[in-house]
Amino acid sequence: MDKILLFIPAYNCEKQIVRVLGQLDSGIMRYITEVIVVNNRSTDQTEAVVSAFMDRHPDFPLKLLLNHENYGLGGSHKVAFSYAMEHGFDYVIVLHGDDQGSIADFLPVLRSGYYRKHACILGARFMRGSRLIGYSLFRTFGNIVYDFLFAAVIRRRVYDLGSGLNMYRVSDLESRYYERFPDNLMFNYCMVLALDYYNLDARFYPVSWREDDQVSNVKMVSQAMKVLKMLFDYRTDPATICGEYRDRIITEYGADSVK
Ligand SMILES: Nc1nc2c(ncn2[C@@H]2O[C@H](COP(=O)(O)OP(=O)(O)OP(=O)(O)O)[C@@H](O)[C@H]2O)c(=O)[nH]1
Ligand SMILES: [Mg+2]
Repeated sequence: MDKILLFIPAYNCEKQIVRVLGQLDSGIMRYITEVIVVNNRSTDQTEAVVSAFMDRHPDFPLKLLLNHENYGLGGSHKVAFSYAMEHGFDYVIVLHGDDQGSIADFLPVLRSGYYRKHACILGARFMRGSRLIGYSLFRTFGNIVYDFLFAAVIRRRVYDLGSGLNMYRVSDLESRYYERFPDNLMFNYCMVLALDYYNLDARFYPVSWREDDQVSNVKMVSQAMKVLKMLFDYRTDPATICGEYRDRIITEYGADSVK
């Protein structure tokens, strides 16, 4: 039986996080060993809401971690990946805490054992079989263009540069190749370049994605330019992926268990 960690990054999603936890029914929990919510120093009631959920469900295998500082979404991945390695997990699933994705989309992957055959399964929003609900046409178009640009550079098909539902084999993370990747929302773009550089066996898998009451934090134009630069630098010299992508260097991504 595989030890599978479900990592839920959470930042100011007091309204959505309960719905995400509500997705974790017995059908899914059959495959999940433990759930961690990594609270990235939310300034709203995220922590209180998760804590109340834990009081209501004392037997649910859920741990609430609080980052020592706001490490961004990328930094929160680093916290969770370390946790997975330190606690002997075989796989880690990432599911964003703002309830845009559905973990049930991965049920066939889990049920069939498809995940065991690959280094990672990346949820894809722009693939045959994907479903977008309330996601703007403009952003859909922008994403598809970027998928193509990345695909041209890494010479394999790309169906998403970072959805909020992904699954990684922990043994592939042990080299910590991602440690100097950006701590912000650009972390996932780097992870896609890493597929190429480290020749990882990744598979995209179609998922659904919705936008209803979530607040998007993506600063579209400035991020779009930075991502292009990242891609261009990689094309010029793939070894840039081994370099430093962060503006501020953090030596230890620490988090404490709150509950
Ligand atoms: N923005 C942001 N999100 C964080 C941070 N730490 C954790 N997260 C979580 O990361 C997830 C993604 O953040 P979003 O701002 O929604 O970005 P996104 O989903 O990539 O982009 P959208 O398509 O705009 O939703 C959410 O579940 C957040 O709760 C952080 O420091 N900043
Ligand atoms: Mg989001």
